[in-house]
Amino acid sequence: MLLRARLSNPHLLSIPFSSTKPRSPPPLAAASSSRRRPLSLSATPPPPASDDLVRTALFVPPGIDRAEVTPSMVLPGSNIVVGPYAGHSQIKQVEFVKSSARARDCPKDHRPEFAILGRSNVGKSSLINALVRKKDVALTSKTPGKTQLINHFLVNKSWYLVDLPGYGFANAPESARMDWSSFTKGYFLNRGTLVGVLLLVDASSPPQQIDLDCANWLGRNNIGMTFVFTKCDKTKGGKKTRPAENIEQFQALIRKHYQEPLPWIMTSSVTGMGRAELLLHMSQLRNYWDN
Ligand SMILES: Nc1nc2c(ncn2[C@@H]2O[C@H](COP(=O)(O)OP(=O)(O)OP(=O)(O)O)[C@@H](O)[C@H]2O)c(=O)[nH]1
Ligand SMILES: [Mg+2]
Repeated sequence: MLLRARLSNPHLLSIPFSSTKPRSPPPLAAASSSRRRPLSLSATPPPPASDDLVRTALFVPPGIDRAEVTPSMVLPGSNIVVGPYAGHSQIKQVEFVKSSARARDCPKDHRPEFAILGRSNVGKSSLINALVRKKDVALTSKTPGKTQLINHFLVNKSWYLVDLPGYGFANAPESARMDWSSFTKGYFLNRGTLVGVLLLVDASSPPQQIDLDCANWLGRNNIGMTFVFTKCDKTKGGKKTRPAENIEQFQALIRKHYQEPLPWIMTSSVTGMGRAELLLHMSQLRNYWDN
């Protein structure tokens, strides 16, 4: 199998894009109870894990039974349950490694990596800077299209964050969108070290079809994703900027395509909201992949 224990998308129901057959999900590994760790992240109280919520809305990672989930195991501002694979999530060191124009030029050292994907201007580079707590590791801009290459950042000398070009420039013709697709498609389909995709969605705008199309394409290709809602600090400015409503609408659309919930989390690169929680979630995906 191309990928090691990548967390796959549970039971995609409807897959309108791509011709590739989905691969079967890997078996979930059993976890040793000695790796369990208590949770002490709660800046805001987590949502209550009622039976119904646990069954219908929470992302329960490998190594844990839905019946075992308690409210304190849900990361604040997300639907993500922390399981026994969660571990060290501090970022001590980060270095830019290289920019690549093609998938085959990317680093070949087999370290696990997370791809940061989303519409142009959604806040991909800003999220990387927020995660690593450095202002200018990844270049950001108000003008869409700042990131043009596949950029690898090595974290703690052990795993990569990958900044990708954004898709869907606001006024771009369909042909430009297809160019983006052929450029990054090679990366997603051939990158055996990809632990998962952080698919960024702007929470200050209503759901966009292009984000749903992207999620469906990833799902069709059995590439595990976490929806990272960005700009959740933007609560002022009229009808467009209502993060909670926009997120709910987006999820309602996504739910139509999946039998089981995909992980999602609210973030802000301005306030740091969701940073610690997202890093902990990434640690459990990484550790599961490593096993
Ligand atoms: N209020 C707010 N603004 C943000 C946030 N994240 C990013 N921005 C702003 O959004 C703009 C785009 O941010 P980038 O990080 O460059 O976006 P990108 O997705 O990397 O864009 P491309 O590289 O062009 O695809 C910048 O002006 C950022 O300051 C956030 O969480 N809150
Ligand atoms: Mg960028």
